[in-house]
This record gives sequence, structure tokens and C-alpha cells, in this order.
Amino acid sequence: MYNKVLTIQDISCVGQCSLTVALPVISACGVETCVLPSAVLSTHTAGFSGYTFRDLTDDMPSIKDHWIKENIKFDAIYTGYLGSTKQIDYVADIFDSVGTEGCLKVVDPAMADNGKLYPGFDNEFVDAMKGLCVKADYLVPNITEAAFLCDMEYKTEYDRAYIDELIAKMTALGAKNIILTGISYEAGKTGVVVFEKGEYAYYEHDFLPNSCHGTGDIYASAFVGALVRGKSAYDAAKIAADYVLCCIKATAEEENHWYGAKFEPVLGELIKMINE
Ligand code: PXL
Repeated sequence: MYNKVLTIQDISCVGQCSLTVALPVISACGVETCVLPSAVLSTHTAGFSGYTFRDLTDDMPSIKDHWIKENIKFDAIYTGYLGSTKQIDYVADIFDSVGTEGCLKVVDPAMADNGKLYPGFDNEFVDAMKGLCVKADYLVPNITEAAFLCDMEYKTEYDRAYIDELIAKMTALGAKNIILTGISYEAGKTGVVVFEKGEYAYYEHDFLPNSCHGTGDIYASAFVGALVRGKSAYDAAKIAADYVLCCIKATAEEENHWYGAKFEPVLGELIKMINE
């Protein structure tokens, strides 16, 4: 079946993240990818200074109304970095009004990493994001975002009990299925927790020391592409993790490529995994 995905996140003109990742990655999975830009920035906000920021919140209702008029519906909707708290409410409405019946909703609460919120985000935004998580079939946070959503301390060293508590709190918030990225129980290893229909599974892989910016977006995009192509959540989570590893290795070959991950030269690896 040929499915159509809508992804809602910003355009960082330069920076290998958000829409400049989601569009090519999901398309490479063989899935039609429609976009709703949440904001336009000259670069992403992690490491560049003086970037421009055009908030597109006020364009969203009329774009949605036009789609409704044209009877345009999406088989899946995947949200990433959103530009404002008000926008989160609009996105919740978009979920309800332009999704097909059974539309798959994936929310990456892209707002924080390494224990900190991204510039421009505050507790009000976090609270609004909690409301969007309830609407998601799959929530794809990293451990920092999970800690913010649960009002829990962010830890760099933890055990299974800490992760179970995060999952229990996100479930209590109303999250259905959770793909929790960057979970490391052992030095030199990291992995992904796949919590689906109340069952915990874990895919562990090598930890690569040269972590790159933008890998969360690559991960969530590949996960969505694989899921829409009919893979199980566990297989999609595994494919996305293996693809991110390929991207990080490709990036390590280049000196000074600090702002993003070189995902383009290894898109072929993703396509192979999707078609296996
Ligand atoms: O990769 C997440 C992301 C997306 N968009 C913008 C960002 C970031 C992370 O910093 O700044 C604008």
C-alpha cells in the first residue's frame, strides 16, 4: 500500500536536522512525504549563534483548512521540533482533522538533549508537549525529554528501575507506546527501549563516542518510514538504530563536521534494511 505521511517540524535551512532530514529519509523508505513547516530558521539552534527564527504558527490553521477543503488526508502524522506552545494545540487539532481513520501518530517531543531544554523552550512548552503525547500512538523521546515529560531528575547513570519509572510516568500521562532512545545500561553499549502494548523490549548496540547533532531526527524519521512500510515497532526501532550507527560512522570520516550527521551517503543502507 502506498501511504502518505505528513511531518510537522521546522526547516533549519542549514544543519542537517528536522525537515531537511525527515523529507529525504522518509522518502528513501519509499513513502510519500508531505510537510508542514513549524518555523524557518537560518540554522538549528545547537552551536550556531545569531540564527533567524520565523515562527509559522499563524499559517497553520489556514493550511489545515485548505487541506480539509481539498479532502486531503494522511495515513500517518509525525511531529518533531515545534515552534511555539500555541502551535502544539494546532497540531493536536491537525491530528484530529486531517488523519485517515486509523492514522498512525508519532510524536518526537524534540525539545531537549543532554539534560537541557533547547534554547527558547520553557516549562510551559514542556507542559503543552505532555498534552500532545497523549495523542501519540508512538512517543519517541530521548532520555532527557522523557525526564522533562515526567518531571523526574535527568540521570547519566541509572538502572532498569529508573527507566521503568520513566515509562510508568509517561504511561500515566497517557502515552501509549514508547520508543525511548539512548538508553545505556553498560559502558560501551547503548540502545533503544521499545515499550509496546505494555511489554518492554530492548535493542542494545555499540555506543559510538562521536555522538552527532541531529541523530534524534534521523532516528525518528527512519522509525516512521520503517513503521509505515509495515515493519513491527521493534524492527522499525532496530532499523532506525542501525541506520543512525551507519550515519555516525560516516560522519566520523570527516573532520570538523560538527553540526549534523552525514546521513546522505548511507541512505542506501537504510533502503536495503527497509526492503529486507
Ligand atoms: O534536532 C532537533 C532540532 C530541530 N530543529 C531545531 C533545533 C534542533 C536541536 O537543537 O535547534 C531548530
